[in-house]
Amino acid sequence: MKIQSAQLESHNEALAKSHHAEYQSLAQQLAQRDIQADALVEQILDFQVAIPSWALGAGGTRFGRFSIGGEPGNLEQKIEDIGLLHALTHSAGAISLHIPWDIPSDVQATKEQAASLGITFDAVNSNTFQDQAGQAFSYKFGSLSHTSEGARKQAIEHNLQVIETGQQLGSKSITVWLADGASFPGQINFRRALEHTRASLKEIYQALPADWRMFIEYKPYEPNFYSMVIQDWGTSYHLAQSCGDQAFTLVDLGHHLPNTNIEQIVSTLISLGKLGGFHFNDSKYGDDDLTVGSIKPYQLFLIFSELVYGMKNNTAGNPPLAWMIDASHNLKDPLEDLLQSLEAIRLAYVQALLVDQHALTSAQLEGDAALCQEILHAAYRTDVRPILREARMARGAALDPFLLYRQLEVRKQLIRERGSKTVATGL
Ligand code: LRH
Ligand code: MN
Repeated sequence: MKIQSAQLESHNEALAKSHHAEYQSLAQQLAQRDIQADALVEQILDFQVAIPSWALGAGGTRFGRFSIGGEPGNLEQKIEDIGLLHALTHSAGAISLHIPWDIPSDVQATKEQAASLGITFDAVNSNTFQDQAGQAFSYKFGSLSHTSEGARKQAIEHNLQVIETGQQLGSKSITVWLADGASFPGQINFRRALEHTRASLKEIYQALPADWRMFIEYKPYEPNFYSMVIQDWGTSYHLAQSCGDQAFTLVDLGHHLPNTNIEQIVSTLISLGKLGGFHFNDSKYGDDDLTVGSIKPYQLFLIFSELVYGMKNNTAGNPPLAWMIDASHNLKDPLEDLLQSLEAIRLAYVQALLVDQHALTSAQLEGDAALCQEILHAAYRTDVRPILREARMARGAALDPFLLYRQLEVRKQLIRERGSKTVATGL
């Protein structure tokens, strides 16, 4: 299914009058704060977030999975669905593949299809947390940290194959997340597991093309419930340092214990020049992989405030960041969920751009905590949705993607085309 430009135009025509009025009133409001609305539109115009290839179907938990119908049954249909998101938002212009869940059967055809929809290939993800048929060594008790050299070599080899697949597609980075760890005290030797992991990552790093980056993703628990070898940002940072200049940490918002100050971790990693990118999602308790901004929108704003400040004062030369979503959809239509996540990410970014950094710095130097909060909230409580709408309209996307998605009954159309039983690979 494709969304026709005529459908986008008639949708925008219907909403243009109310949008212009709201945009003008916001522009006047911002002008009084010496902020140019057009400049904000310019900054968000081509801000792209990569869509995970494993989050285009209905996810599930160990307690069950409820099919949504019309799910993409192969990589071609997954790219088609990301094309729908990109046509509606002009902000989903990249896909992050998970290997082997989404190995392209015809690389050239896949590249041409993606290019025809304005989609590029962001980080490729390796998978040494599941056993594939005919695999010599099981990953039940680990992969890059495994006590068996054979299992480690097998896992390293898989990552080298993932890099190769990524090179063929034009990707420039690999994300390594390990399920390695233990569920019981005494089950593993922490030192040995970390040493094996470090040595294995270094072997993968040696094979990294000169213009590539390696993202090392940390997680405190699940699927192991006592220890994860790469449990936190510090361990990921140490491993990235050990590998070299092309290795960075990756912050998955759901991979933090309750009440962790993620915005401070982001600030620290940028100041160390080792922040590679994000897996955006939201959570109330664990790695819930919920819609971005659906539970803790203020935290998302604070994270972007540290990003804006950090990249403005980038003394450590932190490279441009990788923006990716990592979610799983148990209840919502996956495409509606992703539309809402894209909106929340761009909203938080624009709100963060509104922070009067100069005034905030003065208030901080004065130790004026109350004024600091006033300055942050002045930005956070500004409804910047007209800025996002203006940017979408400027790129021929929909003023209201969620509304148009429903008006066009996209899900019904996909079910007509694909049936109600198709199941997408992934989480
Ligand atoms: C692990 C994770 C990782 C992916 C997987 C799909 O929880 O966040 O990024 O490999 O989800
Ligand atoms: Mn993740």
